[in-house]
Amino acid sequence: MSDANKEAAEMFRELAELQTLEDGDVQSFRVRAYDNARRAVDAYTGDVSKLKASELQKIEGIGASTAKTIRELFDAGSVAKLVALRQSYPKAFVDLLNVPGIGPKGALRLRKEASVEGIDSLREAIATQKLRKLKGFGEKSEVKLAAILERMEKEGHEGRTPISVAWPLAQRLETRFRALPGVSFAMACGSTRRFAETVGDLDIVVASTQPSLVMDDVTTMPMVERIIGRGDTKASVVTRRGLQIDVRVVAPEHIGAATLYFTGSKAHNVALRQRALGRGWRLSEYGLTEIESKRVIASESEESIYAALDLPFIPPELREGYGEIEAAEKGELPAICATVHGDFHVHTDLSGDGRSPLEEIVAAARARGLCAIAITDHAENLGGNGVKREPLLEQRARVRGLQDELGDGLRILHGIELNIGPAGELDYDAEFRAAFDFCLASVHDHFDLDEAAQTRRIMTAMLDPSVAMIGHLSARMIGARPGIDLDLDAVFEAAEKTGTTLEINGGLPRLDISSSAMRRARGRGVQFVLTSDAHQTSELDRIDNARRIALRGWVDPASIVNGTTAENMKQWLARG
Ligand code: DGT
Ligand code: CA
Ligand code: CA
Ligand code: ZN
Repeated sequence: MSDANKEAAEMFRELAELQTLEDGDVQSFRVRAYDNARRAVDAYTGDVSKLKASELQKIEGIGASTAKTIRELFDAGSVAKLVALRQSYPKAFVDLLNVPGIGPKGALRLRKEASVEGIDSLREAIATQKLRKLKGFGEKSEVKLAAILERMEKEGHEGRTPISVAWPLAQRLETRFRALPGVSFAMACGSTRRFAETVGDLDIVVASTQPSLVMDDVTTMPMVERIIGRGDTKASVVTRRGLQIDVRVVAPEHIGAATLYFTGSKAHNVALRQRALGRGWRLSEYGLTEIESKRVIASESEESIYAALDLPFIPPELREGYGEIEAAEKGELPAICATVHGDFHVHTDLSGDGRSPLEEIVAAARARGLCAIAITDHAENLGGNGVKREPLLEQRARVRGLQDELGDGLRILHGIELNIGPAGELDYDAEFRAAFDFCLASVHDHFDLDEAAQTRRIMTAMLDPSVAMIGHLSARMIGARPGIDLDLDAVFEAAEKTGTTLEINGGLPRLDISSSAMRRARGRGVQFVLTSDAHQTSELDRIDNARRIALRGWVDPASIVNGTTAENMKQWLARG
């Protein structure tokens, strides 16, 4: 996608977020208009900044007003409406929306009636028992909110930026810096490159012969709100969303040592430095050198540094100090899935929140070279977005028709994403469910049940003969909603016993199951499936994220049904 489109999509994301506060409603007319515009520019293949307002309006999802907003962004460099909304709702206040259960109406009420302006002042209001005095609030909700805040703090995600925000921004910045004169290389390192779920800040390493041009650019980017520091080769800025960006310019011959150092993790670096010392060498951000003679042993590439230390290249996703160096020494590092042969969680515009028609999704799956795709729209119990029986049967006929037209290159499974009710109950009836080629079942509500109830709920769904896969097991939204409480060991055992696979959902807001849960499943016979959970064609790419977190979770590709050979995948499908 072009940079301009990303900039416009980010603007509409922020407008929609702030507009929910303005209207006190996540589904207001204007919120939906911004949301539609965001999806539209996101899916548009050309460059939106090159279109006139009249041309923009021809894109589905963009109306007269949002077309004007896009022009304003590119012609004036900023959008008056957005500037005004940011004044009314500063970042600290918007953060309240990340607290599960608060929502725009709640945030506005807290501000009006208890002068709550952010998470800190919310804590204070709870500590001084101010909330229980509010009408319709009470002691019980106050205690519950206190527990939620405590949990958010414990998970350490507070104040950190979810990967769904950091990753696309990092890619935009890489492209931006690579286009500057003198720049031969730019890469986001740190926790972003390791593909952590949340990041504290972005660390970008740039190789350039003209560092001052990079410094100028970093400090004058439109997203920058505050400059923390600027030197000859180092700059730190903070964006309007409160994300810090550290940029470091190095000479091209030091790039390997610099990216290795700034990718971290700290634990990985410490272990590598120890290893170097044991050989009489020093490892720094400038290179691997002999301590006595200062002779440079390696610095240009990460590979050469690992090789000098008698190690194979260790992928960034594994550099967390979980035993990767020992495993590398023994040649036992997990591999990343080289190719994914099928996608088993894909929506079409039949789902209320889906965007692309069946034919387009199938064409895009073919273009990606997939051998199988499961069309899995939402089942009826999902209010608003779910689909009733009749349209599903019509869709099945269309799927069969498409399959006849296309021949056997791509197998199209007619599937469904069932909703797991609070007691493990599923949509439709057993007979209707059995007629699908592929059923996955996921939790979409009742996030507050206790651990025993949640665990029972999942295990009950696994026992249903139609269910082949559990979708996004924890149902978390990174940075916004914690996962449900689960006895993971019991769930893994049930998955093994029933032969139910677990999804590795590549949607950046989810990344579910988490890589820490995957590591917990090591040594068991649990089978996984990589999916994109795409709601439009452009999101089929998200399966690459699933590959990355599977690696981060030390999952052996042999236990990923669509991760080794097409033949293995077909055998799994044939078993039903
Ligand atoms: P974050 O930003 O909290 O999500 O995590 P990181 O890993 O991106 O950490 P950050 O931004 O503080 O530093 C980026 C990398 O720089 C880090 O992964 C390793 C390296 N680094 C920073 N400080 C130190 C240090 O004191 N010792 C060593 N060995 N490496 C460091
Ligand atoms: Ca960082
Ligand atoms: Ca940093
Ligand atoms: Zn889905």
